[in-house]
Amino acid sequence: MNEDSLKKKLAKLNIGGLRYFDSIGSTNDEALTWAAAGAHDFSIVIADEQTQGRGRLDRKWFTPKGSGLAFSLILRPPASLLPHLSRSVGLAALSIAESCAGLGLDPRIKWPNDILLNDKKTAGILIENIWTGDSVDALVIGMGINVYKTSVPPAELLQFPATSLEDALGKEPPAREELLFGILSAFIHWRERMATDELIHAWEEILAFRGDQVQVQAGGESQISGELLGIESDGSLRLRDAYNKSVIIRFGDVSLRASA
Ligand code: BT5
Repeated sequence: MNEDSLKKKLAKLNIGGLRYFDSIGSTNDEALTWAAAGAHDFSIVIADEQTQGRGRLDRKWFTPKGSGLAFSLILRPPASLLPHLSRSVGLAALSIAESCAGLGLDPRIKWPNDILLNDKKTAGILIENIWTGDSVDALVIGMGINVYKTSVPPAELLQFPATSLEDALGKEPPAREELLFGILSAFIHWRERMATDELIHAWEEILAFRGDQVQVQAGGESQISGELLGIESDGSLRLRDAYNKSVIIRFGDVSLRASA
């Protein structure tokens, strides 16, 4: 993967701009700076290696050299989409999941931001906003996808088991340029449908642990348990608790309940 091969592969897509790095701290940081300096809609920052890749809540995301896909999309949402921005993580997750399904795999989305293959994390998403006053001016959607086996961090560094496309396929995966093209194409398709119920249904359709008893670590010490029912129209998670009451969760990490 290099700048020329990426530009060639993405030529058919209407991207706003491309910045490629052999090595970078975090593509999200670069994208935030570029967005603040006026990057066009659908500009992309991509790197072969990240040395300070970030997850949510100051967690780390590992992208060793030559092993995976790490990129950040800059979006400038039109006013009509501003009410639907909380769906962005679903839009990104669906795009990655659909491109995995296109390879014959059976992906699941672990709410809110993980893509699982064989119940193991293969990709993660980190979304950050740039605000002007109380309106979102630009959105940076960072996606990290484990392509080759070498992208999978040692188990002792992980809270959740991880895998790669190469492991799940049991053979050499397509070139990273090809994978990126597939993800961006799916993203363009779903972005046009961001305000529709279709997006929520497609997201729910491949939601991990649906119908299972789960536990959600919802920030701080707060833990919520219940049956995982689905996704609300704003992208929140819906559970049914032990008292048969519907519980809506806007932020957290889902895990299967050990006692279930
Ligand atoms: C995420 O956070 O999963 C978001 C990851 C987003 C990464 C992309 S890469 C391009 C862009 N630039 C960035 O700097 N970031 C974005 P979270 O749900 O908080 O999960 C983080 C946790 O995933 C860590 O604490 C580790 O346990 C685990 N992890 C780290 N690297 C991993 C990897 N390569 N594969 C699987 N799990 C990993």
